[in-house]
Amino acid sequence: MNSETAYIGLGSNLGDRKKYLTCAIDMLCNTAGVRVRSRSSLYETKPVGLAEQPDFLNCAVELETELEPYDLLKACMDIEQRLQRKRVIRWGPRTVDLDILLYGDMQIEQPDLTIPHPRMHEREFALLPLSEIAPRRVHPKLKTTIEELYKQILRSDGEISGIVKIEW
Ligand code: GSY
Repeated sequence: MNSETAYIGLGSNLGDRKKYLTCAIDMLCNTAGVRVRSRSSLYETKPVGLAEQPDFLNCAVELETELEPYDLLKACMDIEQRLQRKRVIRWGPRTVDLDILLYGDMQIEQPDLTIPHPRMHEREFALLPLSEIAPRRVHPKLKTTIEELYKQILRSDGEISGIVKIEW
């Protein structure tokens, strides 16, 4: 069976945030057809979107997987459900969130799944951890490396982002 390299962005801003992220990564490790190859540092980040909510912890992982994109999406959604994610408000607080950022060089644009993730290139909380584990990966739509995309948002965003690296 063919395998692909995929990248998942994880975030949590409710309860024991580090524990939720650790559990979610353990669950990915225990998913048939998925091997977690690397894990980024952990970052505390200010909420993007709805400002009136707690700060997030964010990280990213690299997977090697035989799962097709929709099966990987289902595995991520199952993990969110098992970790009792309750999304009351869109963009609002959540125990854990798993987003497929990249899946090989694949491009998918469907109502229920867009790969590469449609907003990853605008989000420092996604690009910073991803640039740590996959700096030279090329974004298949923008044809730019992750490292360069990260530098671009740093240049365009004059503000200090306030992202803090914390211990796992
Ligand atoms: O799509 C991820 C959920 N999310 C986040 C996040 O993970 N981190 C930060 N800093 N802001 C966010 N806003 C949303 S929505």
